[in-house]
Amino acid sequence: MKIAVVGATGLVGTKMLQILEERNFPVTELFPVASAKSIGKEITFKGKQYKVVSVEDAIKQRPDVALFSAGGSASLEQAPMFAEVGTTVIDNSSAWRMDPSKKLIVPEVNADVLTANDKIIANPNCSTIQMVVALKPLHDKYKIKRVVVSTYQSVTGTGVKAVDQLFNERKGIEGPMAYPYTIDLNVIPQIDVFTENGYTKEEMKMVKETVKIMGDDSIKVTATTVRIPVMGGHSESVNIEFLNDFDVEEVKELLAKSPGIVVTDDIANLKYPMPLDAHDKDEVFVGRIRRDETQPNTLNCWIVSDNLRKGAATNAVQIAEYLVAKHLIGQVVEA
Ligand code: 11C
Repeated sequence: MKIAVVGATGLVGTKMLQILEERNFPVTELFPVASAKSIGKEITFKGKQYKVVSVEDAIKQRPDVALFSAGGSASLEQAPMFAEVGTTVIDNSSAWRMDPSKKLIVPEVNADVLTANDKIIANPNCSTIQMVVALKPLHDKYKIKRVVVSTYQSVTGTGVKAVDQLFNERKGIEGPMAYPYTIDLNVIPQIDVFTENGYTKEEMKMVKETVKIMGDDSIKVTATTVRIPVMGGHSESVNIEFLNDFDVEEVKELLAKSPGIVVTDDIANLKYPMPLDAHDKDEVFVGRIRRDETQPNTLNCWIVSDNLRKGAATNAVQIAEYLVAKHLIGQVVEA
């Protein structure tokens, strides 16, 4: 496979390259793409050096797959240019997610909707991905009515500038601010900009993307998304109301045998998921699984995952792996 990674020098792009290598994705040619200032720089992939190229040069090579993590406006402009030459684009930005003509994919949940005609495929928001991986088996069994989620999100979700802000603050160094406030020793109840209804864009992504991925608009989601001074992953406190009743032990067993999930729930030994443990892992970790005793058919749990991996790069590579396995890449598509 000829693979382009667009945004190859960013936090997610770097992770995409690492994960392609780790999972031994069948890369025969690699085209790392980045903005003008990085062109000509070298990156290492499987022990070989590759020069960063321009987007135009990558398009000329007609790659089979382009993994995009270059921001929404680059994606809106450049993804169709790749699609036009037959490349399948898997895009990590929010640009195409709610476009009704584009699929929004978490392989454990809805990869089966993909066809060879999907030339631009959207990778969901990180906080949505880890939640739906856990919600899917529960919805199939007990039918979800409503989800109330509060997030505790890593600074890596914002990017390098935010990681630098946190470490600069920790060392007492003045530097550029990614957030409007100090993040070290603080909690900021705002992720992304506010929308007209008083929720942030991040909160509305969780609401809308969940419904689209799960393919069920009867699922009600309400979210509060919060930035915390943490690196390894996003955490979520999730309250789920079902139509049908459940047995807590059965829920644990169901989650433990579902793809992509590790249940870490042993309170007697103080075992529960934490970002320090989830860091650099591809799974979604679920723990603190317990009945909400205040209303019928309702469960509380705690979901943690590495937002740069399953929340972004791993999910994108898994979509590519699915396309390869199902022979949905590189086919001539009828108009
Ligand atoms: C954050 N979830 O943690 C965001 C980052 O729509 O892909 C990813 C934004 C997105 O800040």
